[in-house]
Amino acid sequence: MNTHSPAAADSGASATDVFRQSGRSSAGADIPVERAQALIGDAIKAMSDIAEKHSMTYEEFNILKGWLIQVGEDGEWPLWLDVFLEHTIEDIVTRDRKGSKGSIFGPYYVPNSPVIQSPATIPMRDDEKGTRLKFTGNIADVDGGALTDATIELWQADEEGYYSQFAPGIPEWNLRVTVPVDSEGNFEISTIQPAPYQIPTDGSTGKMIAAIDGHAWRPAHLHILVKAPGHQDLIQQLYFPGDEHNDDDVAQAVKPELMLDPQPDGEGGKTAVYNYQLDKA
Ligand code: MBD
Ligand code: FE
Repeated sequence: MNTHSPAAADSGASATDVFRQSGRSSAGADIPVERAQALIGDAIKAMSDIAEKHSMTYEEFNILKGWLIQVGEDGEWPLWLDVFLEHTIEDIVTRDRKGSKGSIFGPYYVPNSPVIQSPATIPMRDDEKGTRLKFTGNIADVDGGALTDATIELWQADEEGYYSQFAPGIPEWNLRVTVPVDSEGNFEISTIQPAPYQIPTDGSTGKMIAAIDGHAWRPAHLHILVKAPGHQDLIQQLYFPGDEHNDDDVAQAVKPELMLDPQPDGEGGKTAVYNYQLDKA
């Protein structure tokens, strides 16, 4: 194995720590009992139904137990849940929106990235690999009115597929930025075009994928979070036409509305535009 490649346990443990610190989990304490009975009751029933349907053996039951224990020890529950379940939750909660489509958050967001005014260059290493990409656009409400107090956050993996703060040896805020829009709601961010991304194959999530002879690839993507006062946060990812994993994303998080189509800028880089519309809160 490549000695520079961060082990799944590193990124998994970091993702678990970041999730705990985010305040997004209250350990179920606030779920009303009827709702808990519906969700937990049906989850337990679904598991029993699967065991019954396939006449699950004790050997298989014990393999499942060992695997579940290992996901926790690897810190991979954020990864596993975001890859296999989050797309469904995202569909449910954004169903009634009129504005821009969103996508899943994933396990690798970190709040409070460096704030850089537009036109911004995302923090990156002097020798950061990848094609230069100038990403521009506008942020408006669903009637087209500019949202001049909006911010757009961008985070992405480097050319090797590693996210800063989830893999060793990368500067803390590499390829993470928060950009306030200008007085017309416009932003301009210079970054690099991301590469296809493989979720860690050496941890328990990767082992499960291998057990079903699946693949661990996501198409290349930018992660975006757009916020504006009085409007719903837009959690999004943008993808690139022609990526070989657009049709078989392991996380099932690609939508046709989320394509960014960069064009050559004539100087060896590329430019791409995406305009946002945010629903009212
Ligand atoms: C990622 O980079 C990602 O975006 C998701 C959703 C899951 C795992 C890794
Ligand atoms: Fe990602």
